[in-house]
Amino acid sequence: MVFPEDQNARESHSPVSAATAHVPLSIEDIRHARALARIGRSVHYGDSVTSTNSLASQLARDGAADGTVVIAETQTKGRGRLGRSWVSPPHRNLYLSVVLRPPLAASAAPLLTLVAGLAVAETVREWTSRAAIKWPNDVLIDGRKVAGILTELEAAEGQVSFVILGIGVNLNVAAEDFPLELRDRAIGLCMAAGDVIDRTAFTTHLLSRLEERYDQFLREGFAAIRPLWEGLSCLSGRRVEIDSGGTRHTGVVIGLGADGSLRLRDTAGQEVSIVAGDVTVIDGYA
Ligand code: BT5
Repeated sequence: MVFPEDQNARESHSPVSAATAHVPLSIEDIRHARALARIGRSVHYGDSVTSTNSLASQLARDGAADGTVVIAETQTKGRGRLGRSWVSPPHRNLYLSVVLRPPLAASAAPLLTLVAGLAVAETVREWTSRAAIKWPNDVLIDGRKVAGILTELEAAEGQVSFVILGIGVNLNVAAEDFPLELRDRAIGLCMAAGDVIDRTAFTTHLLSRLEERYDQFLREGFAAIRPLWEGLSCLSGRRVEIDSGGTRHTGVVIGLGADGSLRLRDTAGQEVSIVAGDVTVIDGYA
């Protein structure tokens, strides 16, 4: 089993046998580690749920406190953005949602995806230095997706009522655990780290990183997060194509705007800011 401290010694490209990859998750240890914290002071755990985001939304509507966490071993309807699905094999990965009640305008809520992306990437990097963030909501290892973030919002009169921050991280999955169409686009952290990942350690590290960056964002604003995020971005300087709600943009990525948009120099030399979309890197990550 690889702990973050072992990273340099253990990093390799060797795949991990799927048969060795059922590592128990100790919710008691997570609760103990987060007993005095804001994010994870209350942890709900389910063996199988439709979606941890759905369960967290329900809990939030019923009054769950800021920082309440939902974790499941598997999801029957794990979801991504725009109705896409999130592949959620049992007992191998992390499927987690957090109820947040930030004092924010609803229009600022998408910044939380970037804040969470930074925290997830920093955590993954405790196990492998090959991880990077891909705008807006992915964490990649060697160009393949290891984690995705889904931020859902409930607002009233332009203010956030609550946000559900959903995070899925592939930990102990081997290539053959993914459906065929994802095999060359998805990766498990164990595949990069070269050994089975301690899911309990990963989860506690992630929650503490998330709290650190979330508090920093609330205290100092997105300006404090932006340079850290840019430092881990895999897109800066790359030629990309972006599908933004059916409109296509092609250009070279300049960086992140102050509002969290992705700034591009398009083929006509104009600067364009994209607020939402799916990015394809034209020449790959090599
Ligand atoms: C995302 O959407 O990447 C957000 C994923 C959020 C999942 C978490 S799990 C806990 C919480 N509860 C939920 O129900 N959701 C959240 P998007 O950018 O739209 O990417 C979705 C696409 O990623 C799919 O269409 C697939 O191509 C790919 N994909 C699906 N499952 C994957 C996996 N396990 N690993 C890597 N890629 C995957």
